Amino acid sequence: MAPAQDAVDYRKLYFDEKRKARHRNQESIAGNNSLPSSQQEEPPIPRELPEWNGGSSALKVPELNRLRDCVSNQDPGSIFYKESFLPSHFCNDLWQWLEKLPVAATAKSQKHGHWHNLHHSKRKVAVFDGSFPRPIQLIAQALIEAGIFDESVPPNHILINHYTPSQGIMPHTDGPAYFSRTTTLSLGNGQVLLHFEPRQKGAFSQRQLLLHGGGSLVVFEGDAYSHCMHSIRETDEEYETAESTCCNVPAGTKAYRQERISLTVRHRFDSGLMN
Ligand SMILES: O=C(O)CCC(=O)C(=O)O
Repeated sequence: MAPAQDAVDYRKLYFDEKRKARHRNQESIAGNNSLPSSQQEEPPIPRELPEWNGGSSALKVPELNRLRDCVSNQDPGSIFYKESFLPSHFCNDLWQWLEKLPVAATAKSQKHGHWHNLHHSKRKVAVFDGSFPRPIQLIAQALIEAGIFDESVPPNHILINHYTPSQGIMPHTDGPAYFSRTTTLSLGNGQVLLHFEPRQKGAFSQRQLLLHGGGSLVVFEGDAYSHCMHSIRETDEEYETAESTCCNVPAGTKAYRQERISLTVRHRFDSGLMN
């Protein structure tokens, strides 16, 4: 597996951001720009999004305790995990809503809030960037309430991956286009092993984390964000087996693969910070 392939999305995002930032700067220098850039750049919420029937009241989620929920505090540090984070009724409603998202007309177009198939890996992805429909707002707010994101760097970018049981994601880092903290919520009835490996061989140990379905939460930042790649293996086997490097379940635990949807929540820098 060539790590560069899946990383293409992130490189593309990074260069898109640079291009947008450059464009905004040029516009404001030319004096054509009477609105703040945040208002100009946010794509509208697509009208064709499915109706949300899951209620509007705030989500009740447990707080992240950075001591108790830490599963790797060194080598690499800063990986946190909570098996039951989202309420199960919300997970069911969310799964149904996500399945009804519209499909982008062409495989190449990355339309806000639309599913499209990634060319090389075939898995489906959808992005909400900046403007959030109700269920995504509820998640963003819950992550702030849980102490995972601060209001000064709120969640503003959600990447949704829809995997068949055999699909995975190649080793990659999330890169400098984002604030250095990644949060992923897992939906579905199966489990997968998330692998961490150092970008520079030998700099850190390899780690695994078993991600349960049903609304689990993983957060990684610090070394795990900046100096490690993360990945999920492709496999046609019914299950994977946790190794001794697994930091949240005993070695030998089986992770049964099933269809899975994950929501990766981050804060994307929206201006010339990457220059
Ligand atoms: O699906 C996952 O758990 C991982 C997703 C991920 O690494 C990404 O979207 O960058």
